[in-house]
Amino acid sequence: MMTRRHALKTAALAGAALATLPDALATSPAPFTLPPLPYAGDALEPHLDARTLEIHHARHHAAYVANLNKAFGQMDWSGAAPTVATLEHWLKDAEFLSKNSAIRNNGGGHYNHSLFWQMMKKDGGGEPTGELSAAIDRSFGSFSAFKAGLTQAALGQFGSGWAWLVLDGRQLKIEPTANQDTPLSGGRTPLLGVDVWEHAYYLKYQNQRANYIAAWWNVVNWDFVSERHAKATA
Ligand code: MN3
Repeated sequence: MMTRRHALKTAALAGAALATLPDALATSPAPFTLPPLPYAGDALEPHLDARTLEIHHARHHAAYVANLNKAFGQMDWSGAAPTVATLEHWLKDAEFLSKNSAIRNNGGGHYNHSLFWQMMKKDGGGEPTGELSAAIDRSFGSFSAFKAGLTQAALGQFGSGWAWLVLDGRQLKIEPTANQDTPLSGGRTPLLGVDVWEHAYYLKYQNQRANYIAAWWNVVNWDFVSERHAKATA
């Protein structure tokens, strides 16, 4: 009779990357997979061009997923005995991340991009309504003040990184992160983020990050952001 452990070992011999993971992780989302774009590759034209979007998703995001699975597969889990196995769990564990930079970088990359695609849509942009709109006014004074603040954070991020609208407790805040770090690791909920890595805009905007950010506002999916805000404040 084939035991669970034996089954995992057999799967490993067949090429799966899970063999070295403890059984608890067998029920996790690992191995992680690249989520499909929630729209056609040219849906965000002319603001975000199809060629950049397709390379960004199919190569950059895919590489984070592949390298995250590789990093999980190479972990020495002996003695770790994790009982919770979601990616969010590991991204919230500062001590774990400090010792596992490959998971910090590639796990953050997978998490951030999985959100990023949903934070945009065809014919997006404009302004939020309802409770999110009221919360933005309370926290920043006005939508235009918030927009200026997030734009400034995105422009001011030196090198690769992100700028986010986050929920910190009950308070909305603007937060830049470097590389693929995610606000989740600091205990904050990312609601909206703009990727300011050059790979997000270089083919169309070259070094003109400001023009990319200005265009990006036209594809923001406020329905998705409002849903995240409602869930996080429920
Ligand atoms: Mn990116």
